[in-house]
Amino acid sequence: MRYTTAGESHGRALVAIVSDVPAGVSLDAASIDAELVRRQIGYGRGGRMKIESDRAIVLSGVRFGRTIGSPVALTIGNRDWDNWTDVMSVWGSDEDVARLTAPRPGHADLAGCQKTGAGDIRDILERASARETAARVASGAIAKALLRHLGVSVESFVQSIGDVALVEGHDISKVDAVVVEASDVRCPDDAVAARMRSAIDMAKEAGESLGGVFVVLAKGLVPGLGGYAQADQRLDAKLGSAVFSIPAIKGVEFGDGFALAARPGSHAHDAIRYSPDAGVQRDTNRAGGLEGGMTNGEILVVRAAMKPIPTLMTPLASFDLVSGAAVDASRERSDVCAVPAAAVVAEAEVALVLASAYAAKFGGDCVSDMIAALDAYRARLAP
Ligand code: EPS
Repeated sequence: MRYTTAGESHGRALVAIVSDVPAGVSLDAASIDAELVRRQIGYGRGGRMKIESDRAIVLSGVRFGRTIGSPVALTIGNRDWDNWTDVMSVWGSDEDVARLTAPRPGHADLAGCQKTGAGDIRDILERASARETAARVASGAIAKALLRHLGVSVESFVQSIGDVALVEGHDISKVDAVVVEASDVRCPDDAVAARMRSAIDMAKEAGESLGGVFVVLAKGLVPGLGGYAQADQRLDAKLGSAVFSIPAIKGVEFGDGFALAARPGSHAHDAIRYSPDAGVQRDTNRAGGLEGGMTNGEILVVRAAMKPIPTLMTPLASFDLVSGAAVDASRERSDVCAVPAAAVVAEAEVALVLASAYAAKFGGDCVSDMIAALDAYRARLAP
């Protein structure tokens, strides 16, 4: 399953085309829109989210609530477009539209202008804006719908915002998805969530922005998804690439990730037990559900670090692209913290990779064929 998107942040709409969707996936508008709402909410989001109420309009690939095996095309309108018809006019405007020429450190502004020759940073930032991730989340909702048929769920929670974090060694298997969904910072611990909100308030007051760390979990996976035989089959590589494709993501690890490097081997791996009744079992999941480029049947644990959003109300030093003079970086309306939203976007990216991995192993034309192949595989693996 692959997707491509189009659309500028303040243009008329975002567009996504999702290809290689098997026929027979049950889909409803409400479940796609529910994912879009999850991406929009979150403490620390800016004024834009009060304007938008994202809804996907499906244009193709679905008939009577089921996918038919053709590409799914969808659009998400930008309500804010009404306020930007001159600035973002497709064919030109009579209005004198001011150019943006002070690149923000940390954003795509400078390298994007250098790369394309643009004389107005808006040509770059409109597409580099994380607004585009709404189209990814709608695409991921289709992958999640397929995974539901296959008994797989994808969830997330926020581990830290700024320097406020859950205690080290927080038991991932005990994270309550209901509590996370009820939290506006996607944090499973109410006391830590309150401190996260205070940190966001303080950052806003200071004209600052905050990053953080989130975790995506996928449950119900069979072992053997991905592959060890060629570099491009390794699921770690595909998942890493997908999560790194989200704006502002600067680090990705699986399971205990970087911490494994400092441990002796006996404390880095997950001992295997077998009993005829229970089959293969592990007491630990340091590998985060991945061994040898494949799922191993444990919960997939993907952790990602998001840098603080580069738009600062107390801007860093920059220079004017036209005059060369030292100026403050431009201020744009933005979020103070979008870590909870990024976690939802990462769920979508992980779901799309997992849906493709299932299609690669069990066939990608027809959901009932996939389920039959999956059942046969499970029967072969049974103790
Ligand atoms: C976003 C929409 C944007 C920003 C944010 C994410 O809307 P606007 O630019 O109109 O305020 O709120 O984009 C960024 C943080 C960024 O760096 O580009 C969204 O829909 O998620």
